[in-house]
Amino acid sequence: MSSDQHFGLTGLATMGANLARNVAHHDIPVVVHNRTTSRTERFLDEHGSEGPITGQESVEQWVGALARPRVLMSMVQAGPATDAVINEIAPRLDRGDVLIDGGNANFRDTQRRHAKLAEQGIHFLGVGVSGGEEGALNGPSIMPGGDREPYDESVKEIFEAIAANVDGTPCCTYVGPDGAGHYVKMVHNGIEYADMQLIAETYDLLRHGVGLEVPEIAERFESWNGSELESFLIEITARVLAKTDEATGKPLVDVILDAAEQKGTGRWTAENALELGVPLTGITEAVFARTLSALKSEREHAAGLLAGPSGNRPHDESLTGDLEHALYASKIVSYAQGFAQMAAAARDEKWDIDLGSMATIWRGGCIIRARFLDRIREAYETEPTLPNLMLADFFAKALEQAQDPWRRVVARAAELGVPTPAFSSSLAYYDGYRRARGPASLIQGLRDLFGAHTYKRVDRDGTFHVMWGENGREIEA
Ligand code: NBP
Repeated sequence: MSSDQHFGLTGLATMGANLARNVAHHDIPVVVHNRTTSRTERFLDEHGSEGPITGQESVEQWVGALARPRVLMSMVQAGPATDAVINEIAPRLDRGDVLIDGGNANFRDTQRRHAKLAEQGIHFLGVGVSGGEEGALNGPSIMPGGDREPYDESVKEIFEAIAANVDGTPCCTYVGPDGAGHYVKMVHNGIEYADMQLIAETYDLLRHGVGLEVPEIAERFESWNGSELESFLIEITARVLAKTDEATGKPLVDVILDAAEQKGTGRWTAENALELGVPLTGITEAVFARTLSALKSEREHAAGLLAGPSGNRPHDESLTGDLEHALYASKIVSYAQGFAQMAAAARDEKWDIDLGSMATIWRGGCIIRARFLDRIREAYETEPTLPNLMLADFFAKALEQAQDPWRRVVARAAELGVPTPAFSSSLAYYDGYRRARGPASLIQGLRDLFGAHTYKRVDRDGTFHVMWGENGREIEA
């Protein structure tokens, strides 16, 4: 980037405003714009003196204020809003300009936009940005995808300057062509869904299985944050649980409506897993758990009608220690599944994603930052083509050590009638993955009987079918 270059940013809501400030704090001149001008004016009033920041009222003025080749970033709502912004900006750009979408776009949209803008000679980068408000301001994790050369020439220096930094390494690395950056961000968000679901299940069991009060559960999470579980989400779980509602004096968690919302990235991850044929049970269960939570009035109705476990179930303090292991093991599984999905997508889309680097750039700035990402990075450094993270020495041993308490937690939860879809499905995945021979042979037999779908044999090549309705003899199909 030349010294007279400016960085353009449109979309001054939470993320855009904080990113613009972050860029300016690094002495990189930023020209900002927002559809609603009053937002731009308020931003300039409040933050205009924090660094080299100027604002423009119209898109035309904004594009005109930037030196060529222009570097412009859109930080607006994903979906139609992003298309509207691109459609307004693109006709005003010149060949060689670089347009960046930093929103949570669906990677298929990014591929479409990339192809369309390429016809005009515009380099389009689809960039995942994670870290929320605080990360955007002080250093997010950044996942850039798109054309490599313009990224290296015009964008890399800025992004590496504003990104979080762990041990001298920026939490930003080029991911791959067209939609790769947004793809990886999507999976990151999917893992975030699974992490939060596992934490919620742990809280539920500590409360209704062990019988702890909310402040005691907060203390438990705080202490776990000093273990292998150390992560941003565990840290903020302790903070949310420790918060008392000022109006009622109750724990805040008791007055928040128990219906989780979602914006779509978790669902996209699950949908894509189905398309690719990747078993992504943890993240998918987390999406379904949110959907079930949203059926609040149906659940309230069912609570008075459907029976739970019979008999008296006393609280069980031994669950507390077991839960720490179950949480850790299930978390390993959800990351293993997420990384397996990224590997499958990279093969399918020919993206050549370096999985170890993804673990590296998620170590800081982002919502799923966690101590054990260093272990994931090491696992891929040792074996870049590792078929599944669970097979790496460190994780195989961790799962072995955790498996007994993990099984006790799932069994106890079932006895207590406390739903643990993420714990249970992660354990089922672990048990399914480690079995050399499973019961799918029976499914194939059934399919052959009712639909003549044929089957393969373990002892010789070929495709076979039994003449079920005739003489019952096996034939080669
Ligand atoms: P929002 O997602 O709430 O979007 C608000 C911005 O979009 C405003 O600047 C608004 O302009 C603009 N906008 C809309 Br809405 N429709 C527009 C249109 N048709 N034309 C032009 N501008 C339009 O903001 P955010 O929460 O800061 O998130 C920005 C992006 O970053 C999103 O894609 C989001 O998914 C992603 N993201 C968010 C987070 C987070 O923690 N919030 C984290 C990571 C990524 P206006 O002021 O004129 O209404």
